[in-house]
Amino acid sequence: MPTRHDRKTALSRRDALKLAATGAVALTLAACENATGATESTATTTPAATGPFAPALRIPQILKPTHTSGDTDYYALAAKTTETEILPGVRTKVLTYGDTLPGPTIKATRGRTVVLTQYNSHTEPISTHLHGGHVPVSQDGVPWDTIEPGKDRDYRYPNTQPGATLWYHDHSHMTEAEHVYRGLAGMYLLDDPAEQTLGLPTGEYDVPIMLRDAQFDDAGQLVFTMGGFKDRKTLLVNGTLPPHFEVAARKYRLRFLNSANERGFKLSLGDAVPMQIIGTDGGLVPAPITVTEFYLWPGERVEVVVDFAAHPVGTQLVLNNSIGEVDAVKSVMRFDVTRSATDASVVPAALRPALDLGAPTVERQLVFKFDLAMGMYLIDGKMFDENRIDQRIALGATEIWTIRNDDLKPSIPHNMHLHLTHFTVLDRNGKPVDPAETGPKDTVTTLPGDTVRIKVKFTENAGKTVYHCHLLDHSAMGMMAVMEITA
Ligand SMILES: [Cu+2]
Repeated sequence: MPTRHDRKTALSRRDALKLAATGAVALTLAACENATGATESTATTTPAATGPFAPALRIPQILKPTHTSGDTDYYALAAKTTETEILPGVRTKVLTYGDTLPGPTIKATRGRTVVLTQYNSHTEPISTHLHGGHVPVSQDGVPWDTIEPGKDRDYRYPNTQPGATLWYHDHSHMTEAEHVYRGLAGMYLLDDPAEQTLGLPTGEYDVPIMLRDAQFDDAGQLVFTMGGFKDRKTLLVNGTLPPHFEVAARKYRLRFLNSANERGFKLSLGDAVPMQIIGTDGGLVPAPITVTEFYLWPGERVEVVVDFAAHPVGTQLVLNNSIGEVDAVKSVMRFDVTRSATDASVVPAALRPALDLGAPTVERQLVFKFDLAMGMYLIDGKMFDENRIDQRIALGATEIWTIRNDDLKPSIPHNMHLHLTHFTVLDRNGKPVDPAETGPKDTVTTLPGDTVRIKVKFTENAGKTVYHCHLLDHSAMGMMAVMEITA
């Protein structure tokens, strides 16, 4: 049933060759080469590359429940086309949840069920996926389980997993890349009452920051071209141009999410300001890890605590992206220390025990590779087919997955995302992984030529779902596969 796909999103062989020839792929390579380069400076506060940071950081609104009953909170959201101001004085057409870009933040609490009534007021089918959610497969939001235009359905999220920075986004079949690009994404913060006693910064000092890129035409409208990474040179932070954020001289918990379709970030603050990593995709790490930079590839989350008390009032600190290929994407936002403050928050030495996954009994190998002849992205030589089971998994088994990225020429990164659970990354090319990858993960980067091993255990939910590349232009062009978990 490939009609919509054929019409809208497939790359013809000619298109693919053109894509390679015009440098979209090559540019991705350039970003990767920078990403793996060991010699680059970690502190880049280059004023010339610093934009005006004119907008104030916009904090996405918190979605209010429509009602609450017992241990369940009910929400409603409509996916629809609307207009918003992204560029000064310009109304830009976007596709959003609930009229805002990004969509409103859903604040859930571990132990309380969320029921989300999702309306589709768009002209194409949608499927809302809770990224990182441990949910029954019927609630997962997969490409074959869509909501038709004009219809609605309820998603029920049990929220039994530990606290984490999750997000929701479209997962429709082959149109997810364009839908998410146009705005169908929002944060879902799962709060864990057991972790409130840790003393981490809360309230206005706990800040979600969604990073993405975009391309605008001369009229200020979003341009979407499948695989068009090289032309997406405008950064958006929580839906605005690179902003400033007025902070008090105290600790802040910053929850970074990369919601871009294809762009990776390597983030550093000011002149190598220390940041304490406290969380990754699946929530808190065992102990804080102090870094001066970290990677954030599409779909991933990294939570850090930054203590602005180390900087006098009046200090301005730019958040830099050192794998930006042009100046416009090198400066992400600016933190302005504007006031002194008292601070009772702490970063304790122990946060949460590491995932207990047990001893592996099953090993699998996966190969991610772009097929130039087909113009499609493949896993194990195959395009996504919802009717084919690619991996059969026993519920409760501990497994090692070895993921190889064979796209050295042309050089393309891939980011493997597994639905329904979290895993640990064992090693990359036989070496220890970056600090930001040592916590619970649901998405893992494979740079060109990389071999990455993960340890995973599916323990909660049986049934059929997907794993895929979270560079969404790739998943829309075939880089997705089906796993069936059987009790
Ligand atoms: Cu990919």
